[in-house]
Amino acid sequence: MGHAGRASRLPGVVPFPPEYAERYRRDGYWGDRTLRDVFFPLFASHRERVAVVAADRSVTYGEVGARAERLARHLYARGIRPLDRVVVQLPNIPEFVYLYFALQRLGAIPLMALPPHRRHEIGHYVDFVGAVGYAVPDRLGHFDHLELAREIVAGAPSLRTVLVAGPAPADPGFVSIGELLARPPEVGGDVLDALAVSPDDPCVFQLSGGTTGIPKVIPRSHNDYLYNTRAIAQFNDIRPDDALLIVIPISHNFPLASPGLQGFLLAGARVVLSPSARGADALRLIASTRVTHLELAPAVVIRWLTERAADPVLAAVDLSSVRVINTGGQRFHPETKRRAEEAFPNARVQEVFGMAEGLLMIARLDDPADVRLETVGRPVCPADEVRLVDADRVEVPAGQPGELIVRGPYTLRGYFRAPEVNASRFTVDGFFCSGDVLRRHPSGNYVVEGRINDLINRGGEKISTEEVEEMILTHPAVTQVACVPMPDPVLGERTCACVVLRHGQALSVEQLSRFLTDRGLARFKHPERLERCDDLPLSPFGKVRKDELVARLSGKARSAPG
Ligand code: AMP
Ligand code: DBH
Repeated sequence: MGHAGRASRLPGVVPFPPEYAERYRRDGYWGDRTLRDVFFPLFASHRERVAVVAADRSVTYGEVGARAERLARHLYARGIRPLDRVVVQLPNIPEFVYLYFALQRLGAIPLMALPPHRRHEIGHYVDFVGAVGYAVPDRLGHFDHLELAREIVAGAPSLRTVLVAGPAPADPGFVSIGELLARPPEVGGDVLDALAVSPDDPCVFQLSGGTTGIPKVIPRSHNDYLYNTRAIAQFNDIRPDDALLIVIPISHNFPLASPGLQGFLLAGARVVLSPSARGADALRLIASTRVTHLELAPAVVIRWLTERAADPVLAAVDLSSVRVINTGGQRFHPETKRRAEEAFPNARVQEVFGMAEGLLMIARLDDPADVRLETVGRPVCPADEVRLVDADRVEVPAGQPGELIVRGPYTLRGYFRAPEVNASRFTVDGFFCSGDVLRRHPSGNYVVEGRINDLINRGGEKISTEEVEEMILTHPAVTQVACVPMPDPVLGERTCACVVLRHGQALSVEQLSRFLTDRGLARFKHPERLERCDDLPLSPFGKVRKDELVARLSGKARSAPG
């Protein structure tokens, strides 16, 4: 049997239909190689070159390969096998890179959790995908991840191994990544060579911002994810001596694979890992390590520009090495792009419209300035089928705004184990309905107008209002709640909770936040403003009119200064 139509062996993964798989292979998008087929030979051939730079160390390709190999053999000895799921919650540190490629060596699937996730999110992911492993730092800032890991282990029978970047406690199943790296492996490389890893299986589980309940799990196959990286890398002018600064969490699709870590390693170049997104840290790191490329959310750019304007020492830091600034995740004002180009004298800003589900659009570096500054560009692949449609899923006339729906060689055909969601978020012929509203610019590029999804975009982090509302409703003082975005000059949006309280009850935003913390909800999802309402406006169908709430709030904001 040929490759065409071969589906993943993991139940719950929706395959590409055979005729599409065949076409994507024939047209050269899918190379039928796994991440381990591609990266391990590269670690050997570039052995002496620097691959990863972190605060206190430089790591060569050879060292990345050797450490990933050693870790993989230890993980095999601990029972991790192809298609096993491991929840990875590591910050921007070299251990992330070792573990990511160790799991690739095994054909296991890392689920890309984010450092701010807490018991509510991690517990759900571990349970939902049946994870056998969970990787954490020992602590991050003031937060004790070991304590979180203990809570998770207590509630998760599938979880056998907790990998700790840092010293591990004596609890059963907990082991330090550093200790494993220091110890000779108990298993030979031939054992791992013999593991069957298919390019149609998932290489990673990404997370969607999601609109329903808890964010959904996105399976990305080796074929589609490698193509994803190659496709966007070709518009980034990456040269072997270049360096990408990674400041947003590395587990995001953007810095991991678009082109991100994967794209810079494929080019034989370096990544510089910054655990801090503060301008004072990141700008100095750019100068000292001669960073050439940035991948940033608009909120980070704005923060750096603001810090720089307030601090003459920071303003004098040499940013001349940067040539390419990719921004994405959220709308970015053209004027701010211009200011960024002033601060980085040799750089061009190039906007990316991306999603963990797949589709990538990008403005090209040689596009005219108005296209680069005012649009998000166009798809990276000729086989990306992009349509803008109305509520009946009929294409809108040229130039009119419509919901973006998409099908293509690196866009998912279904969320993992979510048949009901899939039935509503995909058309019968397999287009993913993004919920984003775009318009086609006369130049053939796209402009983002808004969205139909009930999501809040806080500095590029998507928050499912339904998830937060469900939890707020469990508060004994609350009878009704609707979370709506409020505009914010830096983050784009923040969350405001409009609540109807039980008679005689009171609730402050701080009290609500403490309640949500106790419930294990990640901090970035907490409402930052609470509005007490006597009732919530309803549509004739009985749905909460969030547009009206937003209008009420903005009226209030204007009339109530401060
Ligand atoms: P996620 O679900 O976290 O992968 O986020 C993907 C979503 O981020 C997209 O569906 C858009 O809503 C939003 N997004 C990504 N890039 C941009 C951009 N350049 N401009 C506006 N929104 C964006
Ligand atoms: O928001 C995103 O998910 C995103 C933005 C820019 C993304 O996944 C990407 C580029 O790859």
